[in-house]
Amino acid sequence: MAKNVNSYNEDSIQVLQGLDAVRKRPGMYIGSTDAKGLHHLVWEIVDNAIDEALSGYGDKIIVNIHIDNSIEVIDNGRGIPTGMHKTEHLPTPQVIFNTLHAGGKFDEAGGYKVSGGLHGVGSSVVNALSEWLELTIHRDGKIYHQVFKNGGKIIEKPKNLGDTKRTGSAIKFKPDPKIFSSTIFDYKTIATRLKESAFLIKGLCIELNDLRTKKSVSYLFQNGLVEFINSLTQGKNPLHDAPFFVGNSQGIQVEASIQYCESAYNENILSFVNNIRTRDGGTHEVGFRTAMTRAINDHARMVGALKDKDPNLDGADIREGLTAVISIRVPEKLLQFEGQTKNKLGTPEAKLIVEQIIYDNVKTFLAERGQIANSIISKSIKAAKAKEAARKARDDVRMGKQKMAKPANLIGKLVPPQTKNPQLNELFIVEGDSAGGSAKLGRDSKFQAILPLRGKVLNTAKVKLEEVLKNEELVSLINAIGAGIGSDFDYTKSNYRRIIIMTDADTDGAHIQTLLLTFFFRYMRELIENGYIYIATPPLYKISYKTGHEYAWTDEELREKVNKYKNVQIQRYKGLGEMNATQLKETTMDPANRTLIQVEISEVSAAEKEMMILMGDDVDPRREWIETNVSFDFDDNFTLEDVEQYE
Ligand code: 0R9
Repeated sequence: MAKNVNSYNEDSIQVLQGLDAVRKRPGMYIGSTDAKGLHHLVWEIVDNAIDEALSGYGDKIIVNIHIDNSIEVIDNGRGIPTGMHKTEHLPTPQVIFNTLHAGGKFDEAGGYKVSGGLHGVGSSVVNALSEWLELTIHRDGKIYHQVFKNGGKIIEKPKNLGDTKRTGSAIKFKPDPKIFSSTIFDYKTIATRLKESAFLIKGLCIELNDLRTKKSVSYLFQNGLVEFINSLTQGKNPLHDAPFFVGNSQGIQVEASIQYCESAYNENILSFVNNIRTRDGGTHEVGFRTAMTRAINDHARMVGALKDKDPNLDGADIREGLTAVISIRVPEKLLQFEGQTKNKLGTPEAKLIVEQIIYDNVKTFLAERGQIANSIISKSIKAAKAKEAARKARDDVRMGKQKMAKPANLIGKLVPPQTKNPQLNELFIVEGDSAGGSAKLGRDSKFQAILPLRGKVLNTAKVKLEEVLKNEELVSLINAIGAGIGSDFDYTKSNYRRIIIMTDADTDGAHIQTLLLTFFFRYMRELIENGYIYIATPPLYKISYKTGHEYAWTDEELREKVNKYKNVQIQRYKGLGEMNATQLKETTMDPANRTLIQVEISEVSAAEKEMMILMGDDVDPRREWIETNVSFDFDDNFTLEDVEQYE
């Protein structure tokens, strides 16, 4: 257990008996004690409820976030067994919630299938890390009730709360603030994960109620993965309806759905094992990719789209514009995970099983839907040609031929640092020439480079690599970074360890940021994934008083400082250009004083979807996104008019 949650066995159980071990080293069980670890507790309990539904008992799970930030999960399964445990001579719920080996014991009994990562010890881990946990079980006509406190301490005997006609389990708990750095549940995080589970288990209704905000949502998908795909490809112009593929071999059950889209240029493959996302892929994904490549090449040859002399279509070209969801269920005895975060399936059997099932299904799909098959094949051939054209264009640039956009007046504009140290150097991408001038003077010339951009950046959400390579601004950026572009991009070759977007703090600035981030996301994603991309935060105001000056980044801060120094002069910066070099240096560029925002993609598919919604052609999803995500409540206590009085 100490080394690897997946090699849980009898011997290791003996080492850790009490829940104290969990409280001493919570990270070992739930990864971390930040917001991520906090939500992990919810997934543990929800996954147990899901297991019961997957065993064929119950069809509804309710999750309630209470006002005191406690959380409750309710299922309508058989109810956790309440009788005496045969070997422990304790009520069974007490064994499950109070000892770390409960899950293991029940696995052997064959009664408990495991969907989560903690192999059935999840309930006791949650108990160990909670201020209190309350258990209510409806079973055999009786309501069993028990409360645990302070990390699973039994403070009272289980009670019978009376008679009942229904069955099911309810677990309510409050994570211990002594353990977690944050104990506030996030509605969106929980809703997203519950929706994902509901997509994967068709017919299961999952409801979420946030009693703090009165927000509620209920998910029920009768068409499971097909509806999952549709939600991912919204706004991307699908070429066909998503088919549903299914098969089963050696106890491994495979489900998948795929869809090609006209306006998608990346592949987006989401895979799951026992309803847990396998972010780092694994044997099942390898099998899936191999099957797609084989099936499409075989079909292309069969219909004569590829001749004997033609080489096979490349897998990467075949997957351009493909969205896929693969969900497999693997019995416990075959389950193997790999990698640092255990997000990669290692089970060798899964490769061939997935490959065979997907190959057969895709071959049949292509044979039955000739027109669609033709569009997929021509899309792959186009992708191969575009890749070849882009490679040629890149080579031309490397060889000094001017096939790419003529970057003459911009490439000269890069102000490079004096030393060449890619581990230390920083590139500031600056909006406009005048800000570029201040930035050039205000930088530390030893390690900071400035690249001023003129006007708007190309919107790369909708264009191909060939177009990108014709765009002056982006070509100068690609050259400045020096790590290639698209499929041959290698972030380890970047000339800069930090690439900092520095724009005005207004809507134009925000737009330029979005366009640059879209570009990095599409063509240099590894830079974001590895934490190379930052956003600078210039101040909004300068407050000068008799003996000195300070800056403010928010209206709140401005108010505080105005009150603090009384007789002040306020300068409101409308853009970076209004700051002189010293001001820009001391507020925004100097590592000793500045604040940078590191850009992260916590959820690549969600980010990609939002990017499509925000930058794509469809207006309706964009309006919907703005309506749900943008707050139009302005702080009306202290307005810009108030500031102007001081100016
Ligand atoms: C609210 C969250 N739900 C749960 O945690 C939950 C666990 C659970 C369960 C069984 C049924 N419903 C459940 N909900 C169950 C019942 C039976 C056999 N296996 C499982 C049965 O009636 O025979 N259990 C999870 C572990 C255990 N039960 C066990 F270890 F006690 F068996």
